[in-house]
Amino acid sequence: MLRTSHVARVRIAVLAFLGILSAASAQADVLGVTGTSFTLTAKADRISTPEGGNFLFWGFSAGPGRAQYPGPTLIVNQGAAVSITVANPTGLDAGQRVSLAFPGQSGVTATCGGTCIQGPLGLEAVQGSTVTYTFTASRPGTFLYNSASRPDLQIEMGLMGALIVRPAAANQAYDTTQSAFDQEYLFLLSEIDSTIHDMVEQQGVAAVDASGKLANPFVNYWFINGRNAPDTMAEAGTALLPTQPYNALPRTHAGDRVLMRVIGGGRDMHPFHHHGNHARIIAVDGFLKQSAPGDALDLSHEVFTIQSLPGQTVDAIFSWTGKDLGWDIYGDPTDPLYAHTCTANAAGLAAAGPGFEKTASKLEYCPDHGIKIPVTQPEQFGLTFGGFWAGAFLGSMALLPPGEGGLNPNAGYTYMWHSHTEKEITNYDVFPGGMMTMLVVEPTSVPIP
Ligand SMILES: [Cu+2]
Repeated sequence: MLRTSHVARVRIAVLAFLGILSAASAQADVLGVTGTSFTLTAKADRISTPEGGNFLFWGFSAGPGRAQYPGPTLIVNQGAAVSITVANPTGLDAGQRVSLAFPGQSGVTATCGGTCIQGPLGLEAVQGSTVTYTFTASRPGTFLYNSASRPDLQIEMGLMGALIVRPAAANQAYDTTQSAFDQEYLFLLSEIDSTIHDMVEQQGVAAVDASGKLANPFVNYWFINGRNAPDTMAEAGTALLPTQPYNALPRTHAGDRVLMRVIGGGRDMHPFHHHGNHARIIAVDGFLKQSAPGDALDLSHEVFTIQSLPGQTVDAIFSWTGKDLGWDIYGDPTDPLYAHTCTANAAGLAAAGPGFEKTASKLEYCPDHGIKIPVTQPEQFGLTFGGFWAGAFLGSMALLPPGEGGLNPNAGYTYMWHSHTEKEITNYDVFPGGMMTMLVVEPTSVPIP
């Protein structure tokens, strides 16, 4: 493991965080490669962690570039004839064979290019060879692909990724309007025991096998989309993280519908806890939560923690409205700073229900309108401010002392989304970190492209 200066890394993290809040890097869809024909080339490279760690991993590249962790997210349309070639030019270490499994896809054929060996789970490409998989993406949903050769070792090392099959209808996860979304985000959860990676690098796979570590790993890093907090919130594609291109920074507006695509990409389960509101689980493993085909998701249910299991995918719809907080999220309307009105739409709003007003600038639950926060706020000079503090009210930047704040320029509301196994929000015992990010509820007027 190589260590860079801790101070330098913290500075990078803060700069990266400032970067994410610029409109140019905003992103409300799932990053990945689209099409019908893909080549995933297995390569060794390095990932870095926010507290200064730097580790060997094995990943895939979708083109001539560097491998990435996790592998490229493959995005295809329902009904497409999909072809995925996995190439194994280097053998990674000690002539590793490489292959892929596509849980949830049916009728997968495998064709060898060069020399392959039939393994326990499928046809495996030896060093210098390829295997091409073809199947029809028959049903929409969120899926996983991962190594079918030595999965105990190769999934730990990083040979896995997401597969998303889109239905014909735009901005829906499935063929039902109940899966419609305004924003969608991927949360591919994984973990590593960095001593295994160091041992592969320094002593080789044979030493790892002899050590017994694969059967009893001691995990010390936890990832969302291949990054640990706070890097999860840094800009996607930043040059600072050349092999970890995907970020995980959900942004939404009050009343919008967020599609959460949660994948258990590693070998442990993770209780992925989303502050702010419940989410409704609409599908598991690409199967809608319904007792019969049709539009009613009668088996869907609300959770405040998604129990993500290894190899499982969960789709959930999350929405934040501020309803029933019991105080006015836009501030005391008798104060000229926060003057606003609220007229409940008599017909109600499909997205939010009766009692709401929705305009171009805000969504508000009118029964809470005009109710002050039921605490006496202390004097500004008696407070210490956090970087995300922008004032108590959505969309209104408070008067902050010089040098305070600045990480929340739109005065959004921020909620931590994280593993509720709280050891998992550390980076090699350094808190905060790990499987953690923030949801930002932006003011309605702030565009989320
Ligand atoms: Cu109000």
